[in-house]
Amino acid sequence: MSASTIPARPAPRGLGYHLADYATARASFSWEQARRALTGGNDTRLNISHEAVDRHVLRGNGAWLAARFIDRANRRVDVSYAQLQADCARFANVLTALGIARGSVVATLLGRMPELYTSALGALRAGCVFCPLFFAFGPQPLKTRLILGHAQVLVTTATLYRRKVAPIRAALNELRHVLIIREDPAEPLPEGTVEFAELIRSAADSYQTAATGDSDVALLHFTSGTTGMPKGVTLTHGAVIAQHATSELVLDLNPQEVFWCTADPGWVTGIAYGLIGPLTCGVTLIVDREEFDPQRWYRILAEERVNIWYTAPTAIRMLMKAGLELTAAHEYPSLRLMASVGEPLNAEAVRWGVQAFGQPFHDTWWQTETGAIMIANFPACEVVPGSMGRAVPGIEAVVVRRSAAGGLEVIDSADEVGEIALRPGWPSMFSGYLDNPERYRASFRDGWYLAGDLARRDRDGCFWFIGRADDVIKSAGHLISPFEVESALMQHPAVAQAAVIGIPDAIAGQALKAFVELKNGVPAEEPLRLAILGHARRLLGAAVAPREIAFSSALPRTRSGKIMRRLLRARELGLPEGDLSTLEGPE
Ligand code: 6R9
Repeated sequence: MSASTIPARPAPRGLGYHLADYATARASFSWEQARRALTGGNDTRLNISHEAVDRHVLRGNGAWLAARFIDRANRRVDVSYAQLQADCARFANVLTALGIARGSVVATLLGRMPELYTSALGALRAGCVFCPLFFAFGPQPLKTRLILGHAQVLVTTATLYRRKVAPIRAALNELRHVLIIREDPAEPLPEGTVEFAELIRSAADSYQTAATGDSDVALLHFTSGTTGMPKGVTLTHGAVIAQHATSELVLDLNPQEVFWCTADPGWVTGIAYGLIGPLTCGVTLIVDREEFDPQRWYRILAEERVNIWYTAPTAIRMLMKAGLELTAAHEYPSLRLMASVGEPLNAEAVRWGVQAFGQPFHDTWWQTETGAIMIANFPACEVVPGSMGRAVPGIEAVVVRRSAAGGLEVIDSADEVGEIALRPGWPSMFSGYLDNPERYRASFRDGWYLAGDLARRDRDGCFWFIGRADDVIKSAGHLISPFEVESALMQHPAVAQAAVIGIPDAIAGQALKAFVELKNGVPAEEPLRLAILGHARRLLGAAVAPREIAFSSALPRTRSGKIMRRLLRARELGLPEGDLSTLEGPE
């Protein structure tokens, strides 16, 4: 143990850690056993909604609190597992009554409100594919995703509908039903929609769960690539096995513990660990309906007696910036584990955890495609600040280099940088990119799934994140495709060409900067720059729009005309321009 490591904390009295010793857990783990531990048998059927909710009700624990929603005025709405079961059964009945068949895509565009959670679990119960859409997306990303996803049903609020969906509705040919949650009952229902509450009211509160199996598609999450449109990642009902196992092994969840995952359910973390995995463990989810605010967060951690907290580096950095006086306004005797995901967690942030809460943040690594945590710092193990930790039991993770012959070679020597590769076969591995089998096949090589992240692995098997192997940008934890932003910019009549890169940002990790080439003869003036910025914000929404736009008279291009984002980035940041052939990045 080197001086800079942080020792593990003792396990909670009487409970012990789910993973008490890393080597032992790894040696004895099997996915068959993990499946049995969850489902209790060899039944060929498997349904996420059943495993998340019914297993507790069937064991007589329906009165346990499944979720607590906290609103702006700090009012709490509590939902028991029995109530959740009835609510999602109602929504499943609504879908069936609307004639929505198994396998159809049901999307939500909602803030963190109870209806989002019941829609997700109800859709899964009916055997539909659930697709969450982030509420801060603008009309353009929503249109792309609803069309690519073949969504048949959309649940949203009247406000979000008016602002973001009504303008694109005519283009959504496959969308059959829009269910509206009305904030103001005095306002008329938008044309071409039905009221969610009314349908729910008249629906029965029991439902025969669809007879889905491990390989049936359950979830559709959109993720971003360097080129082309967003990719629809499909995860199966079998994913719940890995989401459950990691909720125990990494997050160490136990029944009736209070768990707060701060990720929005518009993204994969907010579904896998803001909903499914933790509910299978019987915890109480804390759902804050408001946006980030340091004082509010500290109050929630203390007053709700949060036991386990799963958050993200951007939020941690914002708390660090707000100062330790705010942390010290409360005590946190219940808080026993803090974990992080989504972006590089710097060593200072890990150590700040010790200063502020007497314990480190435990970094975890995974992706939409992996469906569950793959690499982690485990609560029973010492933390090496700055490292993402080791492979989860049941997961074979390595770092590879491409050999001269074009194949993959596993890197054995410690500390050489390569790409993270995972051996396929874990139950939450994505089952496809929607309508894009070639792209799916291209993610695998020589028997490995290639994650697209660069890392090195030290002598103890700990992974250290280096960066992305492609041009995708992580900003405030959101994975953003430069292509999608460039496409929106190019819809502005004055713009001929655009290139988007990530520039370092002290809080968000990276911020988006766009370089814009104007059409011939259009003068590069400040009002136009602001107009293009406004155009991008309107189309893309606050979460995806570039923060900065600069005019450029000649964007660097390859001979074939492709814009060299990496060269642009190197120039912007004053980095060595290096070998231009590698700066082009993958096709
Ligand atoms: C869960 C999620 C995946 C990408 C991934 C990587 C980055 C995730 C990280 C991390 C450094 C960590 N990432 N965890 N980078 N350290 N602990 O975030 O999924 O939105 O698909 O993003 O996020 O680049 O490849 P997703």
